Amino acid sequence: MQSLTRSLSAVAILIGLASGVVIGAEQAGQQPSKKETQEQFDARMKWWRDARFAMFIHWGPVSLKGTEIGWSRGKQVPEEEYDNLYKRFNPEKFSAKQWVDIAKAAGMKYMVLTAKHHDGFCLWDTKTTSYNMMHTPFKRDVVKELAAECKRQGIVFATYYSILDWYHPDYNVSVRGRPGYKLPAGQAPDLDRYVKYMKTHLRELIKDHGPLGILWFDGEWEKPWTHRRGQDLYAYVRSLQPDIIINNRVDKGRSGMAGVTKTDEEYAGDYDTPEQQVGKFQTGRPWETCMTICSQWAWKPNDKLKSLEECIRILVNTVGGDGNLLLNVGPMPDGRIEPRQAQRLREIGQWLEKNGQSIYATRGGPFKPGKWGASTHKDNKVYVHVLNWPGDTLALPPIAQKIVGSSLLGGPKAAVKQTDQEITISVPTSDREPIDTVVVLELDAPVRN
Ligand code: H79
Repeated sequence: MQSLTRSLSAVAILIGLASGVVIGAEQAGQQPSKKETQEQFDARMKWWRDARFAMFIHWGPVSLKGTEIGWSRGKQVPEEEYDNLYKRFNPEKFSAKQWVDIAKAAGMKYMVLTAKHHDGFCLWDTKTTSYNMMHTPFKRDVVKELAAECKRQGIVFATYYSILDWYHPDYNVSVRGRPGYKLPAGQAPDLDRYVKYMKTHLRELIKDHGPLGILWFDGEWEKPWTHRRGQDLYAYVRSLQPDIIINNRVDKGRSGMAGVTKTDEEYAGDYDTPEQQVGKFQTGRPWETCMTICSQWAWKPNDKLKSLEECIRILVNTVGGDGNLLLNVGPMPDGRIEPRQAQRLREIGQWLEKNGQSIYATRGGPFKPGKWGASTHKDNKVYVHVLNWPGDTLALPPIAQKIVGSSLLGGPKAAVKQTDQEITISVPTSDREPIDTVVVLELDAPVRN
């Protein structure tokens, strides 16, 4: 725990050092990833891979309506009304400290905030449009406040940014809805001009609010966005901050909601992004499941909250598949994270206090997740997370290493038998945990992925 915190702050320092560097790609439009070795890539991804658990935040004026941020404009809420919600968005109880305190108490290591979602509203003080937080009655740059508080508390700060923008008239709106304002007479929508607008945003976010841990793109699937534009945007963002991490939604490689990157072309993006589902076991390429703690991304009154058991199962199955979990909360229009959601997050944090060594800085496997649960490993230890006991014993496939010790995490010894054919684990019912019984196998050598 201590050393993880230390290594995260070391990363923050590294990011800080790197942020002033501008490499050739910005001018040349090349893709830095092509010049990056596997070792360089692994080094850039290390803090993120070790972090394993993070907070996603979807927030904006739409929380006043309680409808979904991604698709209620022009549907449940007429465009005219939606685009004017910001004029009465006054989250007086917003406190960056409260949000970061909750993330910290949950055991989360980074935070991704919707700086701009599909509705085009900007949560920061941007010079490019008045459709931003400074033109609400609240008049505060919440991105800046959160970035500063995360830095204080040793959480890596990151932003979500939607490529598609249903408010801006230069985004090709024939795809969907009407833009939020009109271009001057005689001007036609111009996607190149829109890309310049996006690049100004990204520069403001990285240079004035960063360094950022991640740029989490979304909304890449619509027609106007192309593979070429995706590669160019990736190179641009890396040129602003070489050590930043960028998800695969910057380009056109993502396949559906499973989020894995197609291999028919060389697509830009550092990791895969399954949405509202736990990703498949995949150790070769990094991935991160994003999922809502309730049913909606943005706040909805009385939304159905996942139980602690569901949350732990999702976390364990994700990390056991070698992925990260980005768990989403939608703060309320008054600026607070709902007390019951905050409570659930604190419960997850309590579970992690006890079981964190089987989650943080581990890798998924060696056993593939199954009905029984999932496994993680680090150094000479394998953590078998038993979520459903099939009976008295659990049988797992053989591994190359020799098991030299076994116990419950922080508890008594566990009975484990190893043969060339299988490994069997038995734990008396009275020693089993209601949600997740973690059996630690000590090996004579580390597992290799
Ligand atoms: O920000 C949250 C949602 O608001 C946003 N993504 C998460 C992180 C989101 N916006 N829209 N959607 C999710 C659903 C879109 C699904 C589809 Fe598709 C777009 C179906 C067809 C096009 C994704 C891309 C699945 C196939 C291609």
